[in-house]
Amino acid sequence: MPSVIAVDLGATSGRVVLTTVGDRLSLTEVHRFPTAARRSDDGLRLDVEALFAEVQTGIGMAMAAADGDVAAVGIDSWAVDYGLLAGGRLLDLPYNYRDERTAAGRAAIEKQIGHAELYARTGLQDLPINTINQLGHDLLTGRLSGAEHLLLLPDLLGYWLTGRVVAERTNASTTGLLDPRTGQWDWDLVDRIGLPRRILPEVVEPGTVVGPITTGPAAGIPLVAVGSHDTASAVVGAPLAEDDVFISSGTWSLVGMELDSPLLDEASRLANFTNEGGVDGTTRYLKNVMGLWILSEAVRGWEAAGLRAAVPDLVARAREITGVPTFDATHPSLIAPGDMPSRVKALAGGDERLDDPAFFTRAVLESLAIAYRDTIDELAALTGRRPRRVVIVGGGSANSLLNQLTADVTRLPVVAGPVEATAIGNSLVAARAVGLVHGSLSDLRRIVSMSTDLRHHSPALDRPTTELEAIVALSNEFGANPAFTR
Ligand code: LFR
Repeated sequence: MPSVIAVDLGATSGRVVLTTVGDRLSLTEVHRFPTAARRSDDGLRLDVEALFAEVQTGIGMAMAAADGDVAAVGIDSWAVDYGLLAGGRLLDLPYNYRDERTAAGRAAIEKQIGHAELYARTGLQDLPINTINQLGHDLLTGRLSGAEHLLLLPDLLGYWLTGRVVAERTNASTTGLLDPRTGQWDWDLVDRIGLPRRILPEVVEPGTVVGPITTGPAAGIPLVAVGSHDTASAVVGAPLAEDDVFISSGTWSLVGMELDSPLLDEASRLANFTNEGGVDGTTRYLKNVMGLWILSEAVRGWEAAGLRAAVPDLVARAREITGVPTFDATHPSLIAPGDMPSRVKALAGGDERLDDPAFFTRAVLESLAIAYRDTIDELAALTGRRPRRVVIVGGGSANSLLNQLTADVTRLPVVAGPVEATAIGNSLVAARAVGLVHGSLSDLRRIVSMSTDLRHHSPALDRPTTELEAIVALSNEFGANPAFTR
């Protein structure tokens, strides 16, 4: 049985995974490497040439592990970041979305088009990181004048592998320039903000064979444009059933539901939900919650200051802690790198106990669970659906304390796993494109469920904070009175 190679770039590390696809999946991680952005005098930048070299190394290792029997390669990464090409070469190193330049960029875009209109056209939540806000800064500095093509990261790596310039649709949907109804660039908007049309490539559907790889160890093997936004692949790899909420949990927590079409109304905009393009024409209707970045960035700071603070130890100690203050885990002040504890303290009323890393950890996890609950409540109101379960996938789904807190606070059953949902979703779409598997998203998800051990967390009934919550908890548990369920 031939295999496929999934390249999955996350905010801290990249992975190359060899996947054998049959009735069950078997995944082997053959290579892992750091991907973090680097701070320079020129801002927060991504060394994409070094990343490409690591990708080729990993592909070589996967080819060797599979004895060359590989049917396709797929690449996904985080969204919104892009490289600019001129004469086939990078103009400069791409910026990372956490660079503070987006504040000026967003203000520049806002002058051209107000958010109400922008949302009605593109359906993206108002986040400084969106590509359109990064481009706002490029327009201010003239960076685009020499650019011939704008390529989002997976498309950039794909270009270096195949020589073909495309924009895969799921990732293009995070730019703030795509019409979510048609899946094509909104050319009026592009003109209006003064972006040169020439830089935006042809949009292709996830599942398109981009072309044969022309260079390196996988030469001759087809590159498939998978759901190249990592969250699109993660949601393909999530064992979802009707009315389930997904949480793609990692650096960010993406909390949402899969819908047939976008929701672009004013209520949706005011609740700051986003409509990202999914595989097979679906819409990922979700909100970005800040995620485990809050903790990892704090740990980075503590370690730099010489404090030993490993996340597993902190989480183990956090299990025993109660009575923590909570804060808004969707707050944009938490996006930029830097001193995380003092920003959290500012949001949590200045509580000095947050200086203790284990106490801080507990506060982060409880605040994430509360943000999940609030988002799920909004989802129910905005979609008219009644969320049944919460399916948590990605690296964060291994955090059983966070899973349990999520069940307790949302009062919904939680299904956790798979951890490798992104590589799985990537592999399945690549495998389907070359005929190794067939069927709809439900068929693909059946393969996921059969291939992974999922963990189940029931909401605890012993910690209701008010009498009413106790009733809601009970009615949820027994499905007694729908009027009480969320
Ligand atoms: C997750 C993710 C999110 C996106 C953020 C920035 O890795 O792709 O979906 O909002 O990173 O790209």
